[in-house]
Amino acid sequence: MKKKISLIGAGQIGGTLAHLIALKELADVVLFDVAEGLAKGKALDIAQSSGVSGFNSSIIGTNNYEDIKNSDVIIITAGVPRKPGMSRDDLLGINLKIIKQVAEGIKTNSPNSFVICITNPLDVIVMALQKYSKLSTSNIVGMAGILDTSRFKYFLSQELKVPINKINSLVLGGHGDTMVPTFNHTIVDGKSLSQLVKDKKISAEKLDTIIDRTRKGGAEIVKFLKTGSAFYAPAASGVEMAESYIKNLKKTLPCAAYLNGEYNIKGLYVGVPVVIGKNGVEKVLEIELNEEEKNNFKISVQAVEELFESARKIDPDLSN
Ligand code: A3D
Repeated sequence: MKKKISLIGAGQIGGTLAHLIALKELADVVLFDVAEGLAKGKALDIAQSSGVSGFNSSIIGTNNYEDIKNSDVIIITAGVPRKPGMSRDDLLGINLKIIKQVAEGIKTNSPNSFVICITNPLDVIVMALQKYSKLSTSNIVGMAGILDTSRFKYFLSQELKVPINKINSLVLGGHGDTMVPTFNHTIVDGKSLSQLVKDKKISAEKLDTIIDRTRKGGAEIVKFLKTGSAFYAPAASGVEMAESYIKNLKKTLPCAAYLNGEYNIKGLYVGVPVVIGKNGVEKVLEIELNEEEKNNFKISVQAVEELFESARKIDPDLSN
């Protein structure tokens, strides 16, 4: 039977997600948005490309939550993106309100779906989504680590002149300026990043510049675009998660997942490597970190905790 993916939010990422999913024939697509006509217009436009691209996924646009019933996967991008000079955290108040409505729509219409959240500030919004919707924590996950890792890999491949598919990496922690690229879990053509620094294939200073550029990767694009934030790479990252679930690929992917004691953290969503298969988040992998990475991870977790405290102050319902 054909799978169904609903996309809540038909903006830049939502539209790109719909197109990518259709091109891959991963599932039929329902594109939902509150903005009158936006989802219908984009769905029709993408559907009309099937005559050229040859895909046979169906795609409809709607502003009626009932249309998302029985979705296998739901991907949320509803919300407001950053403008130049804004941090992701500046979006908290407005996107919390939006995510509360979205949580209600999902809980009422499709409570058994695997839900991927992309709306920023990611870690806190995905945590709020779980609290509002009460869906199981293994069925709610946030997209950030795949994008951050992909940015890191891209910058490394450019610097080291190594094809990107010969680089494996993991960027952990919260999706913000405190994210943690890992040295021993970044393997370039068979060698760890730590080894490459030791062998002087890349200087520590150059690596610092790349890490800083990765942390600020989203802001660099916001500065160019001026009216919105990145959407091609975020959409591609969301599709990888949906595909691993739908096809039961059991890929290990860095995602914002609910921690229940792993990494000594309880009751918080943070970016860690997880296995995604037909049961959702099937496993949280506890990888070994060196002392510096442990410290940076701690700082990143604190930043997420502090922002969640701010969210609690905005909406006391989050304390329940
Ligand atoms: P944009 O193109 O503005 O699309 C957002 C859409 O959400 C708009 O079409 C709105 O009409 C719609 N919307 C607003 N309120 C609601 C609602 N209550 N219900 C349904 N839809 C609604 O933004 P975008 O697609 O560029 O970005 C979407 C979100 O993703 C933003 O919060 C970004 O900050 C975030 N984002 C996250 C990452 C991560 O890596 C986590 C990367 C890039 C963007």
